[in-house]
Amino acid sequence: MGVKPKIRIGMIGYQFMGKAHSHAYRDLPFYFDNPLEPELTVIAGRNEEAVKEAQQKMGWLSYETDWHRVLARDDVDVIDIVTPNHAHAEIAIAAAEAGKHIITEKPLALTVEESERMLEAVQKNNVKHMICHNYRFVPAVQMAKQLIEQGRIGRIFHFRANYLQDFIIDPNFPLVWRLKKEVSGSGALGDIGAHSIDLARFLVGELKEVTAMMETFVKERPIGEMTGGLSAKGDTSEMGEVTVDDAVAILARFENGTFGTFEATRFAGGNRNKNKFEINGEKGSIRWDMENMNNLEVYLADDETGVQGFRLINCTEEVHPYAGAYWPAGHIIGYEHTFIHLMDEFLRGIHENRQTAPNFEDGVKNQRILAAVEQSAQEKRWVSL
Ligand code: SOE
Repeated sequence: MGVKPKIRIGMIGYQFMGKAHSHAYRDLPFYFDNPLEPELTVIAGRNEEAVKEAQQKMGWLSYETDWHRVLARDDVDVIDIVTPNHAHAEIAIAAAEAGKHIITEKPLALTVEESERMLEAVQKNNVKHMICHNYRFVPAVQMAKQLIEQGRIGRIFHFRANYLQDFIIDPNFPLVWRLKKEVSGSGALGDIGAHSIDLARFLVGELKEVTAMMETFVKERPIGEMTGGLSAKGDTSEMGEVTVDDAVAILARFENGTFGTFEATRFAGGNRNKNKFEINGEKGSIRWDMENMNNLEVYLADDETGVQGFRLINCTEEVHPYAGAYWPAGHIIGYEHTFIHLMDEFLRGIHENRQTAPNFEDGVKNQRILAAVEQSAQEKRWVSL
């Protein structure tokens, strides 16, 4: 077997998503015969001690403390942006102008205007681009898409999504970057609601109009910072204002007439990462829950009378998207594997000169929906997209 060409990654950021993406690049060759071999060339972060530790722990070949130097290196092909949201636009636009392919975490930017400039930059510089809506790459979600495209549930009446978390219910959880509008853009809406919006677009279609309500339950918190994952530490002697939503509820009408309801909250106690949806059609229904991620529940109205009901499909067989790449002992996968699938698609696209999805065009459409939701909640009226 010949030596594969390397695709050299420069990552900007190194905490929670930095770990998820680093793992994906390193494990990808174990499971998928991608035509390119990812190289963890350089990881960047402002805190030299922290980024050096991340470099050594995650196996990066080098580190930088200034992201501009990563973009200037001719031994880097892809820039992977896993910084807080406010830095996405500046880095992505500069990376596009440096001729680098780009993958960035969601949401694409802080504002629609920023997201549109990012899309313009990647298109003008003819580089490939991707936004990390990883839940599209869950085998069960891919199976849901197949069933819908086969017409198995027919015309879709309802798309219903709840994305429930609870990591900030404690009022002593510090005021981290995800709770500051100038850094995060929004709260539950852009951080987790954006995933539900992307799944809605992926599975059902484009949204036409929305109406929404948003709430911030805890208005101020102790100053503090993330310590990795969704943990943080703070000092209650100094408090700061929370400037984003803790929860959002949305009614939406899709362009194809489907009725949409969305909820995203970080105050649903007992739900750690319950990203779920249910789709109801004329011939059946489909539902999925991240906390039971390998399975898909399907109801088909033409099942024999007397034995109708939701059946549980284990999307862990060779026939299911991606699942066959894993261990024959059930092909059970986890959250981290969804990033491997996304990276496999992105790198294949680069090799084949094919623009993959979800990309910055999806990011801009998502950003427009986020902005419409915020405008609706503010003005208490329906907002068209
Ligand atoms: C925090 O809400 C978070 O880490 C999100 O930022 C991720 O996108 C989601 O996949 C898990 O939860």
